[in-house]
Parts: sequence; C-alpha cells; structure tokens
Amino acid sequence: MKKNMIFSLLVLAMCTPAVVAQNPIVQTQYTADPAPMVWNGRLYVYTTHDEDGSSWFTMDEWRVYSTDDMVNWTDHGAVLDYTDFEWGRSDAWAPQAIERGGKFYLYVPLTSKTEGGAIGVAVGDSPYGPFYDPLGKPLVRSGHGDIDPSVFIDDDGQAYLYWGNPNNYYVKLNEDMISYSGDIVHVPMTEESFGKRDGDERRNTLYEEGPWLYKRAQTYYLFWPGGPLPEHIGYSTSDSPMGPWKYGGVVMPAQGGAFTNHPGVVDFGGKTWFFYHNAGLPGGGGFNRSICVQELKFNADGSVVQMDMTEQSVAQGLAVLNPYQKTEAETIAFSEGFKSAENDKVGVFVTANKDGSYIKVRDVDFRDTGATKFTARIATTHNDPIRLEIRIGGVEGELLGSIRVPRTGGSDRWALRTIDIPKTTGVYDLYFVVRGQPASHLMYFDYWMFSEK
Ligand code: FUB
Repeated sequence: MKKNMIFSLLVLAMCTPAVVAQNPIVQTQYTADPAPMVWNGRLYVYTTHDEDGSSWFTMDEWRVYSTDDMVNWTDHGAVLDYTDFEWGRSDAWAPQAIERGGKFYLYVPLTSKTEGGAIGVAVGDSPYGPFYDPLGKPLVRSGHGDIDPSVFIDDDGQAYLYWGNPNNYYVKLNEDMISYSGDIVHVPMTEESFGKRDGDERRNTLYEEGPWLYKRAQTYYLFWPGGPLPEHIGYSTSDSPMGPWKYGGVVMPAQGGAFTNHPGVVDFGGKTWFFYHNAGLPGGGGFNRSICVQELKFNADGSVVQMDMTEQSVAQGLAVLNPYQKTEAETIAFSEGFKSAENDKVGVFVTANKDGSYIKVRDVDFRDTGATKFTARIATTHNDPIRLEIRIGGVEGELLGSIRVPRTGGSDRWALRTIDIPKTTGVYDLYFVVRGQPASHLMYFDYWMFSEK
C-alpha cells in the first residue's frame, strides 16, 4: 500500500490528462452564466441555476462554488434569491460579484414587479453572503434589455458596470458601489467595435448580450456572447474601459448544445481562466445548462487564441487536498448520480440517486505518515443494505473500505461512522462509490475525513 509520494505524483501527472471528463465543473445541479471572482487566494464562481426539466429560463436563485486548486469545487449553495429583492418579480439571470473594502457586491438582473428588467445590487460581508439589498430599488435601468451586469474596478479605483441585450451600456459606479455618477452611456454598436451581422433589423453587429470586462497589461477586453443563435463568444479590445472598442474576433465558436453561452474571465494561480456554459450534462439543453472552465491563452500581440469547448478543464491541479481535515462531501472534481441540496441541519449536502453513483476528489495527499481511519457523516431512509465504498484511482480502483449506511430516517438525521482502512500513503484521486438497490435517494452524504492514527 505504501508508495513513495514523488512516484505517486509522477504517476498521477502521467495518468490524469484526457482520461475522464472534468467539464462541466458542476454535475450536481444545472448551472449557467459563470461569474468568477478571486479573493484571498481562492476562486469563487457565482452562477445562475437552471431548474431541472426547465423549458424556459426558469431561474430563482444565484449560487456560489469555490476552489483553491482549479480541480475540486465546493458547492456553497444558494446565496441570493430574487425574492430577497422586495421589488423583484422573477428571473434570477446572469450575475457578477466583486469585493471592495471588505464588502462583497453582487450585481444581478431581475424582472421587477412594476418596470420590467432592471439591474439590482446586493451587499454582503463574505463571499458566501448573506447578501441584502441596500437600496430597496433597482441600481440602474435603461428601460431596454437591462440584463447581464459585468462589474470591474480599474487600477485607479474607478468602477464600471457594463450590461445589456441587444444594446451595450455602461455607467461609472461611485466608490460606495451602490450608486453611480453621470448618465447611462449607450455604447455605439458599430461593426468596427462588434463585427458585422447581416439580415437582422434589431442587431447590426455580432454583439448579443452578457458583456464581461477584463484588463490584461494595458489592454481592456470586452468578451460577449455573439449571434445569430446559437451564440458564440466574441471579444473587443480598447485602451480605455470606456472604449472605443475594436472587434477582435471569435474566442469560442457556437458549440456545446445550448443556444446561449456566457463568458467569465479571471486570473488565478498564474493563468487566465475562461468560464462558459454548455449543455454538457445528461439531460442538458438550452434551459438546462452547465458551467465549464478552460485556460485562456493570448498571442504575443495580445489577441485571444480561439479555442474549442473541451471536456478536459485542468490537466494538473494547482494544489493537493489535505484529507486530514473535514472536507464537505460537496467538494467534487467530478461526479455521477449525485444531486446537491441544503437544509438547516447541515447546510449543503449531496444525495446519491442510483446504484453506482460516485464522487471523485482529485489529488488527495495522504502524505508519508499515512491514513488508517476514515470517518463520514452519512444518512439514509432505506432499510435495504446500502454501502459507501472508499476507493483510490478509479470507480473500480483499490477498495480502502466500505461502510454500511445506517438508516437514520432522513436528511435531517445523520450518523457519524468511522472504519479502519489499510495504511494509505501517497497522492491519489479518491472515489466515493454508492452501492444499493433503491431507485433514488440511496444515501445522503455531508462530510468526510481521514485520520492518521
Ligand atoms: O441565463 C439567462 C440568460 O441566458 C442570461 O442572462 C444570458 O446571458 C443567457 O445566458
């Protein structure tokens, strides 16, 4: 069992690429409109949430996921709902969050009870919220296509908010981040700025919606979903955050089975990451989307290297995971058959819904000292024998142990179970595999950890 850690890392590096899917990065819910934010050495992604089986953009809440290694993502659940805005009627669509002065600002589009679409802002003291509406009314509204806000703070401290479909608007935000100065600026929709579209009276350029403002060296990039449908992702550049913009070309062609796409770009761990969405999960489609990530590369002249969607997001993680601390079961590199949910008892947890459901956690470092015990907080409502298997290297990989899941009676009643395992050292991908016959809700899983003695 004991293996040299350097050898294990080498094997891991040789075996990891392209073997299994890593995109979409969330498999336990349908998520769309990814909005990455880096804060304090961690990457957070705010998303929308397509309800299961949607036949429209039926979206009620905004969720957040986070990582420190770009391969294992922790689900923090819903952090804001359209009902948190007293003036909001529906449509929790594409958001973006930013930190300033220790406060977190989440900009969101909503359909209001009285005026149609508008952009609101919610404020919180942590990236996980709780967020509240400090204004009790929309932050900004042009009266026409007010969706998809993108917020950006320049090096001189000036903040900007871009948004809009089919037009593109911006305002200069004040330092308080919840008010703005000057007029709403309607960005000139020219072919030079956004490329040429033929045969559409409403839109003379490729720009569709979902702007994302990003700065690299002294160049400002505006990424945007472009039409006609299905959407591709295009971009424009400028030497000012206010334009004028120069059309740059295609970042990502229309691919992936959803008729929308949505860019989110951020620097983290020495690389630039491009977030987008597609219909990549089983049951996926235009209203059941899933967020993905890939590295974004630039040519020497600053132009963007065009890329295709891929199932492989990150070949090598940025860090190893410490199994000797409590890890939430909803920290996942990839999974099948699990759904996430939350309740007052344990917060976010996951539910296995079929025999063979599995969770993969990447790059788990058992170190040379080695693990000898495994503990999990689990639950089920079933009398049938249901087992949680702990394996390394694959769904059929070496079995470290197996726990009979106790019938606790619900996801509000939990049991801790600890088992002995053969001494395990080195770095592995860890797999939790659920075995049992019930057709759904086999097992609830809250957290796990290993012990060195
Ligand atoms: O998710 C709802 C809408 O679809 C977003 O606001 C658009 O950007 C598109 O992704």
